[in-house]
Amino acid sequence: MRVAEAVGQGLAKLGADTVFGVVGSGNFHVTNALIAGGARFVAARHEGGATVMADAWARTTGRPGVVSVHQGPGLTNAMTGIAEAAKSRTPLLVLAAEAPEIRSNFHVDVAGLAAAVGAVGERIYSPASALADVQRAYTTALGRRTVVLALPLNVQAAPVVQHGETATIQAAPRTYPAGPAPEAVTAIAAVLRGAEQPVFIAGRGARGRAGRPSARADLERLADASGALLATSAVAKGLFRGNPWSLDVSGGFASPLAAELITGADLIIGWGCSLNMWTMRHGKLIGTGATLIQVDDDPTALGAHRAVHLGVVGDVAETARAVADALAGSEGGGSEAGDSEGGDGGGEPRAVRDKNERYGGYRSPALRERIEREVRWRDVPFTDDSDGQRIDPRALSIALDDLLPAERTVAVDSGNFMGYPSMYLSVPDESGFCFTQAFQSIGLGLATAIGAAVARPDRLTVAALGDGGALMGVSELETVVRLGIPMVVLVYDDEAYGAEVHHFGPDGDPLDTVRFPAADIAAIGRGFGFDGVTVRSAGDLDPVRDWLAGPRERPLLIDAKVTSERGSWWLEEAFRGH
Ligand SMILES: Cc1ncc(C[n+]2csc(CCOP(=O)(O)OP(=O)(O)O)c2C)c(N)n1
Ligand SMILES: [Mg+2]
Repeated sequence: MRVAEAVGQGLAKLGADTVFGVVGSGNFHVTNALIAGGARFVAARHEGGATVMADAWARTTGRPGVVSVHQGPGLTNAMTGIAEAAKSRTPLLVLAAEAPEIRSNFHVDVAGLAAAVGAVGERIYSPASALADVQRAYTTALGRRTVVLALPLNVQAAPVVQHGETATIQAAPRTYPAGPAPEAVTAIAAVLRGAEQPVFIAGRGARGRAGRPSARADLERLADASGALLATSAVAKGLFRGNPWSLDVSGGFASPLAAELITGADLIIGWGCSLNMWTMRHGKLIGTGATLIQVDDDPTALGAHRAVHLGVVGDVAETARAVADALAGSEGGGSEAGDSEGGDGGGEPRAVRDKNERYGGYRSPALRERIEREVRWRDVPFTDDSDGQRIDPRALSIALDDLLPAERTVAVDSGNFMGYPSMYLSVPDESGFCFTQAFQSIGLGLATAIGAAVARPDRLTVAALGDGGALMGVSELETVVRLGIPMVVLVYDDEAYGAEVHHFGPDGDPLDTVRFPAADIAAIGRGFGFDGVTVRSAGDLDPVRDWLAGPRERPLLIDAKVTSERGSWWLEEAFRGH
């Protein structure tokens, strides 16, 4: 057996059951060996797409993604996706064939490319070490790293040196960090006890991963015991879906009420959340005098984006549980349901009722009602700019929110439009939202949607794209059709790189480089095998209704010609970050 086959089989044994890629001569045998080992191979049309699909699949399943690419250009094509995954700490293994001979036209510095974008460079060194090398790389990926595993062609072609590894290769152990230090738990409990208007912001670290549920239940229990409101960063949108105290997303996408309440907090705790410029609007969402606490299982994350008063190393769920136990203990046992003696406290524990009565805490019945009425963007009044020729993207998004089934996955590309689907389309939970925006690249949205759809075929996947991002990633439309995914591709089409138009337009700069003639993107979709519909007004949505009614034999592309008089408010934040 050649090393290439042993590597593919070994990976399949380690748990690689879904592999994305584009096959060339250098990754042909290893990919076939993965398939022979039981893995499903999903062929993309571009390595950038393949990598983003594997990334989105990993985010949606909570398991390490695997992508297989050809040497040289196969890897360089994948680099944007690798950068996105590395910045997002996606557990991802990139199988990168390598032409080791420096004079080969295919030769590139694989380890150098990996390091340049924050990924971990690994390689199979020899036939004797190959399986151990694969296991090490997979284990590193499991620790939430993006790993580029160089597979030199000469090593791949050599006969495998058997040390019995094929028989003994094991799924890498999943180890998680130990619980938080007891004094840290006591400290958080003390600060929470004194906080009148606390807000929790849960980030990526609160999401579920391989074999482990999200931290939702533990955070909700602690929030109930301490009177906290609940919010998320964009990448954890949906985590608290349905909780009456949920403010949805904090940051540029926060609704006016959410922003008001986060800004009014006297204590903000980031749970597996970096509290970065996006999530905190460059600090504008932090009220004067607010105390900041950050809990993260990665010590290097603490204070990395923003100075905090208290940084705690610990797993999110475990820490929340320990703090809730500490609070319950300090209140003579049973500060939870058992202590809510009827009255109009709404079942809140005594400590929370006291906060409400004494200081206008965040768990009053009046505020609960206000949250129910006002916290969703779609309930915020606006003047509909639709004019019959172009539809207001807010009106479009609200109409689609009503039409689309609740069991959906929303994937969002980058651009001026990106807030509309993120803010107006609700999602059933955190795995129903896939936000590959750490590198802020346009053109990743469609591949994101495909990876998420492969992971969750039970949900209707919506790829929300700008016209620029849609045309950049257009080759993967064929992948959607070929895989038979009943997906909705929704293009917010302003016939421009709207982000640039709105950024530079006010300065009077020429905008010819960022404006485009009208393109019939619905026809382009039909060319690939989609049902295509052009939407200029709400009345044009009838074919969408019909498509949703079934049988959804072909995917649907909606080319929505949207109004674009003004730039979006979240975009200003984005440009301030440059
Ligand atoms: C790969 C890449 N190239 C260029 C950019 C710069 N850029 C940011 S937003 C944007 C415009 C995107 O246009 P579109 O997808 O139509 O969305 P819109 O802004 O018009 O809503 C561009 C070119 C980028 N972020 N990524
Ligand atoms: Mg555009």
